[in-house]
Amino acid sequence: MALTLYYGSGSPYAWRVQLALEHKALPYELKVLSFSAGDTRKPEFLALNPRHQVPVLVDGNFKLYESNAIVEYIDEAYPGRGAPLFPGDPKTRALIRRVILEVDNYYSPASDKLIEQAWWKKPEERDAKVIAESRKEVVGELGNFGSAMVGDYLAGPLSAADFAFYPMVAFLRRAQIKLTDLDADAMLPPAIAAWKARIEALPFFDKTIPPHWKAS
Ligand SMILES: N[C@@H](CCC(=O)N[C@@H](CS)C(=O)NCC(=O)O)C(=O)O
Repeated sequence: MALTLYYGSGSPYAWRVQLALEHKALPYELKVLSFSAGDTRKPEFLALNPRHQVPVLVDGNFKLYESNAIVEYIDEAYPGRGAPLFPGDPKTRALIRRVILEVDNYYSPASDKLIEQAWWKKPEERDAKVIAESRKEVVGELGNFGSAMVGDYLAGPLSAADFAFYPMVAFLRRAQIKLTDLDADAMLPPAIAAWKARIEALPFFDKTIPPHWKAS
């Protein structure tokens, strides 16, 4: 087994794959690409992903992009390793898949609007109304995920669903660096705040914190 994860520091999609690899206790080499240096647009990376996005997983001569496909692949390709990412009976596994789809189809579009205001707009270009409305939308979505929780985790047992969602939620506190009035912690309903703390207490968690977040 020779797994290589092409990764970008702070990419929530790359982070979810790294969490999944750690949960599976799979050895892997991390290749850190620099967004500011344009690494994702270089020919050698475009040969791995013509959509110029991290994460990409290379397993021997097999290369795969799209974080959710990667997470499913490592679970199926290495069933005997670590803990499963899609544990349980068909109903539990269906729930895990549903939550992942809800993260990408409903939560992310809501939070992307906040992220756009935080990162892609200059302070003078920011729109307070858009920020307030998208904050409200994200809070609503966080409430949906919190009330749909099954026990301690999003879909019952710790699973790919938790790893798909965690980096997105962690991003809120990061956004507060730019949107200083965001009050990111207050956005989390108690169930999601407790869940977030549970993920952060996982033994491998610290290893996955984006390097440039640690540095700042
Ligand atoms: N749907 C993709 C999204 C990946 C993605 O958006 N990656 C961004 C970083 S968060 C990226 O690599 N952007 C660099 C670029 O577009 O050149 C996935 O789930 O893997």
